[in-house]
Amino acid sequence: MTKPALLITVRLPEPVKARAAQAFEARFATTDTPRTGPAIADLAHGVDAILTSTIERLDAATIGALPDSVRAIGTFSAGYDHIDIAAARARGIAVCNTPDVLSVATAEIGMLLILGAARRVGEGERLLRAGAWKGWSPDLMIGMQLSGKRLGILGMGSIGRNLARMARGFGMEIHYRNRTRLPPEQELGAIHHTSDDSFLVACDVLSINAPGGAATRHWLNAARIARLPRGAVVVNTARGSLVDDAALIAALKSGHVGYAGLDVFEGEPNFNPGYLDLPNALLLPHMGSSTREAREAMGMYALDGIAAVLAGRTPPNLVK
Ligand code: 8YV
Repeated sequence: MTKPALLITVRLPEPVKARAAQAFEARFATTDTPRTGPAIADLAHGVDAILTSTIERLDAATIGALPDSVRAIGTFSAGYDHIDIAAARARGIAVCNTPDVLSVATAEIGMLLILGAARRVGEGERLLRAGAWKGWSPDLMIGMQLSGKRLGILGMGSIGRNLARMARGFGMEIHYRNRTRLPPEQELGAIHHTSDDSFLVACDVLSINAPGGAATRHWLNAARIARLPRGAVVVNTARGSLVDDAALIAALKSGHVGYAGLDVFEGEPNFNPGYLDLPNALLLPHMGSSTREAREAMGMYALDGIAAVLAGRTPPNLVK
């Protein structure tokens, strides 16, 4: 039996690569530099499916240019704001993503950024490395203790819920904003807010865990920042597009936002250079899911989804 042809544009962990090569006629065309639409369409000539990642934008024009042979697109990510889902659906192309399997890893980076920002880890390390540490003093690197503080989570999907679980272990009280209220067994005592206003005033720490895309673009703008308690910590491990960088930078400068921990940036790998001058911003290069465990599981899950679609089944990771 001939194997289905799969174009793979993302560099995969070895076990995933081996499985792809065994189960598919795998055409590896990996890149760390985003390709343009026509280049993807050219590479996809004659393939049944494509395995891509968030660095490649599959907009309506790119999807429109794909050959008719393409029946499935798998993305090596939970987020799919880089793919025009409506355009794919219109062409009868199923899109599969990798939710859940990266939730713990991403929540761990969220917790790390909350701790690191509140306890000024970046500043402390820079002081030491610069040879500027003069010794212990009672007012050196005073930060915010997390225990007893309120953590507001925007987006209580599986990453948000894992973060809530971890933060409870640090003695934090959980507040959340979500499209729908969670059932009690998932809410676990977290306080649901039906308005941004009541939510924001309750955020000693705000963690952004909602999807990117047009509906959430610049959700954290100057008006919402103004509702946060003075000195709040802001953490984003979701998508840079949710934050109005100019507004956050202004608030970090004025001290209205005390600290920020950011793993994602609008336009990444480019980002607003204003962050670089701010000692109270802890910055990471999109490392949320970068554990061996998560990356292998993501690759396997994406392959599962593609294989199911090509076999005429509906996989659990089909983007609806
Ligand atoms: C991915 C992510 O590692 O899954 C997502 O949506 O943002 C990341 O954790 C990355 O985008 C690879 O495609």
